[in-house]
Amino acid sequence: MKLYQGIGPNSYRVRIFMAEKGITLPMVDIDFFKGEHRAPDFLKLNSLGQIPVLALDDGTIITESVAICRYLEETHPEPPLFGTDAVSRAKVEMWNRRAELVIFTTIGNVALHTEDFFKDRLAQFPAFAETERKAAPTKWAWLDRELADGRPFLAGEHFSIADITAGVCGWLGEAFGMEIPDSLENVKRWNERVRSRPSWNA
Ligand SMILES: N[C@@H](CCC(=O)N[C@@H](CS)C(=O)NCC(=O)O)C(=O)O
Repeated sequence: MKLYQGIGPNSYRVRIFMAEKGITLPMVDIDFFKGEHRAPDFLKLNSLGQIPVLALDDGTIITESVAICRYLEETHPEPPLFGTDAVSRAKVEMWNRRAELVIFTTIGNVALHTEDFFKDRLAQFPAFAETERKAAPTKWAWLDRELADGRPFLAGEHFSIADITAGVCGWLGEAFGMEIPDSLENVKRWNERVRSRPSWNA
């Protein structure tokens, strides 16, 4: 089994997930700056030209960070990061989706619509990027109100993939000048909790 990965929040999500579970895998570094994600051999693995990609020993290819994490959850169940029963699994799914759709998308749009790197991938609208940049603090403010009930992690009492997804959004936001506002104490506390885990350095 091999993980094709490199720079970026999605590879980072999978590496944090693996570190939480103590999984080590052979890794193949894909260098965007050398265009390795567009090389014909890589496009055979992922026709979208994106990382991460998990290649199983039998030739099965799994793309999409969350799908890769789900596979690793099945093969390495401890500690559980996708919930343990009907309610907790639904909550983790709910919060992972919310983190992706509400926060990741907003911050990601700033990168997609401003970085030269993406100019061949989509039509860029810098004005849209600016509206998303202004929206980012409002998305964190929404999360802050949600966390005001004092729960330690997004889906409740236990750390989960939802915290990994939202955690990398904080990291990505910083890289693009969109820090979590200091006034959002609940989110700040949660963010510190996530970053103080050994897996954060993965
Ligand atoms: N939905 C995919 C997104 C993968 C993705 O966008 N990966 C980025 C790096 S974080 C990438 O490979 N970008 C290169 C490109 O889009 O050209 C996932 O969750 O894995």
